[in-house]
Amino acid sequence: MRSYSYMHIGEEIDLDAHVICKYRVTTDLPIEKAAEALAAEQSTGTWTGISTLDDDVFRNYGAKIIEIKGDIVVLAFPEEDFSIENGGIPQILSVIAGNLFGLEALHGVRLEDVEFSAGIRKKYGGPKFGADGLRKILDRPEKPLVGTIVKPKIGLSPKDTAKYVYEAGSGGLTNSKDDETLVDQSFCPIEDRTKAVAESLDRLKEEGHRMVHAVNVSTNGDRIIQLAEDAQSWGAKQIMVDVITCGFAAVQALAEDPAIKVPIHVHRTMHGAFTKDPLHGISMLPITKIVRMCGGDALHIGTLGTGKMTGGEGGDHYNLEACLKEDGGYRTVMPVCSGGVYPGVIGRLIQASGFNVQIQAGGGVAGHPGGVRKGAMGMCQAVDAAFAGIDAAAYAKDHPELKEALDKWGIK
Ligand code: CAP
Ligand code: MG
Repeated sequence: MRSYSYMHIGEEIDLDAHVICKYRVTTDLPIEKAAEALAAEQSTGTWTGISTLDDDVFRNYGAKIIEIKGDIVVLAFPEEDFSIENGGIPQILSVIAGNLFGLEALHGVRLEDVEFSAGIRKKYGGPKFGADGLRKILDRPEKPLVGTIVKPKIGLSPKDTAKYVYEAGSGGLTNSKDDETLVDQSFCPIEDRTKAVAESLDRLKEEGHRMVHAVNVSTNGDRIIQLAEDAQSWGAKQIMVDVITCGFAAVQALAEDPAIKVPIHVHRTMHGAFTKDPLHGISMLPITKIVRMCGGDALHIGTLGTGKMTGGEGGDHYNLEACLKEDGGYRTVMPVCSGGVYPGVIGRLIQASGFNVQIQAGGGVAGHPGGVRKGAMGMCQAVDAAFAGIDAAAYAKDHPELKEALDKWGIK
């Protein structure tokens, strides 16, 4: 039993039976008072003393302040505060990441990390495929996976999308995906697109190359399972869901649907609305942990300071670790490094990430002066160079597609 002294009473509590949350708090109040306000608001209390709260209720269900260090407050929520069977992640979030963000007395609160209790973790199955499963499907045991996001993100027809995917695959890419903004628009209906892309993937397979394309099925809650099953029946080898806009429950429902037999690529569009401010909101780390619990097989984690999106060394590293750490429970998640990636950043990116990642580029493929196939080749050559520990500029001497990419975008 991991135990901790409940600092305000001096009692020992069993940490494994609690959900432990780390908050960064910015306030003019004494930090202890702010911690009490947080603990009360999110469990048995409210803004004032109440006659209906007795000692037993407080003791059994009140959030416990277990540590205060600088601006970090650690709270432990008893497992009983959670409706494990029926509330799921939506109810959990309303406790650990609920009203507290709006408290007027606090200038800022950021949920930095969460550790779930053993009882909650048991209820979630984690990824069905995960990083290892994806590698197996692609027959790529060691090298980083290399992917693309079809660009332009909207506007291409099913036929043009399929052509893009075929060219990307024939240039060596292992993965491609729809953009998060594309689902079933009239210029590119999902059924036609999925069928056309499946033909490209089959053709590549006949030519000896394995590749998957993640079809974006992000839609309303009452339709997502059906759309994913339909996409699978139209030939999708991977499905994609936007976890913030659709919800964690959507990822879980897809992962737990026994009819869905393909991996789930999880995009995180909109996360910047609450992850970007270092003093307020929710860091990406809890998001990563919850996606892993819910069964996402691959998840965007950022580019470790090399691409176009905010994230930076510290934050993205935590996400990477949360995807890949052996935790005795769930399969590992394939971390996806994406957003402003091009061949000239891959050396630095892989140095920071290691080989167990999916590196993907939209503009960094489609923007190649020689077209999509050569763009894909340039990406793969950059990954091969980094995998072999060779400097990209040196490798480019014998690899014209990489050279053209480096000439256009440089090396970062
Ligand atoms: C990348 C991308 C992805 C971002 C999302 C885009 O395209 O398709 O959605 O990677 O960010 O729309 O920006 P490019 P993150 O390769 O052309 O930049 O991975 O940080 O969630
Ligand atoms: Mg995108």
